[in-house]
Amino acid sequence: NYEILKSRFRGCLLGSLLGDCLGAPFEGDEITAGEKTVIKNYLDKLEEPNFKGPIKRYTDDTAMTRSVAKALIDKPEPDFKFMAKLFVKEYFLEPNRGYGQNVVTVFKKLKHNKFENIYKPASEQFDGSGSLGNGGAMRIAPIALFYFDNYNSMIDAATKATKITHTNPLGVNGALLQCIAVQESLLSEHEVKLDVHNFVKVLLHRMKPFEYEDDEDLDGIMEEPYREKLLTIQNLLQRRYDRDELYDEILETLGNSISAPGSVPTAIYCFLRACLETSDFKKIFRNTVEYAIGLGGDTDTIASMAGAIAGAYVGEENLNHHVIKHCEKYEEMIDLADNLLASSQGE
Ligand code: 8NA
Ligand code: MG
Ligand code: MG
Ligand code: MG
Repeated sequence: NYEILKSRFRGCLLGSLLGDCLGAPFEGDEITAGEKTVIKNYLDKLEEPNFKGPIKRYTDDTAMTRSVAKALIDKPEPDFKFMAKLFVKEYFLEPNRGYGQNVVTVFKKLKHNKFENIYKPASEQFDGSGSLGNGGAMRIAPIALFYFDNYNSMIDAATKATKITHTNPLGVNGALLQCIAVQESLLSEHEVKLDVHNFVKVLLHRMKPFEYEDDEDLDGIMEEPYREKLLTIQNLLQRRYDRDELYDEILETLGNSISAPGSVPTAIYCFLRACLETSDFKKIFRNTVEYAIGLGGDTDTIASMAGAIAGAYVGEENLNHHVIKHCEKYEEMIDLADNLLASSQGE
């Protein structure tokens, strides 16, 4: 159904924007019990119909998400050189959006080498090991939407889009996991309570081809951090009732960092926990974002990734429209969502 998909595409991109804009003021913070109340009050205020406040600015997460969406919309076939050009153009137009410290080197090299080989600069990061930051995952949602009816094309495009800046397998697989989670959420049955345990099982199954152990080639050993972390999520979800006690354990086992393995599973957990705790779709979105910000650390990125997953599940009508209006360029996110749906249908 086109109208349902439309609402869920919009929910996803608006959810991503909201998480970024609302989480950004807390980025890098350690959150105490008192600050959790501050976050709750801050979100309550933004939900008030007549609350007036300065526009909440988005950061690199949204700047890059917009470029991914535009690249998919503006070309008849996916064009990753064009996507790389949009990243770089956007960075030089507005460099002060809070980009990661090292990704800027990639942008400069891409520009200097006139986009000759769009994957070379990223492969040279960190002495050739490539970045495992969450910058690939934070911008991946438009790919999950655009390829909503073609899983293999989605995986292929997500890999190529990520490798423009992140070539470390942990960076790439983190983006794949986030992409898969957004699409699972998007395609889950409409207005039906999510089976969170099955959701994790599906992710475990889908990550298997990307994570394996190779005993013979020591250098090639790939651990299974994402599947291990998904098992941790399974365990945490089963112990939902001692939720305050879980706080430190979540930070220790899942993390709140700018690395992909230390943030993508965390974002997924925030969404699933909210789904377990309430069947009110409005609360699922709000609680997902509130919980993600409350973990501290890379708050804008974790809330943005969690918000994209939650928004794709609950749809636009379950995001608070007063809050949306406090976020910078929300109308453009709606347009991008509509255009992604129209172009993915070949219209
Ligand atoms: P990136 O590729 O520069 O990676 C981010 C950071 O991760 C790097 O600066 C390194 O510290 C670390 N890192 C990545 N790969 C490796 C490696 N192989 N070895 C050792 N360290 C590594 O940029 P990105 O696009 O992945 O970053 C995304 C994050 O940066 C997002 O959170 C975004 O919002 C932004 N950001 C975050 C913070 C924060 O304090 N959490 C602050 C400013 C910007
Ligand atoms: Mg950011
Ligand atoms: Mg930032
Ligand atoms: Mg961040």
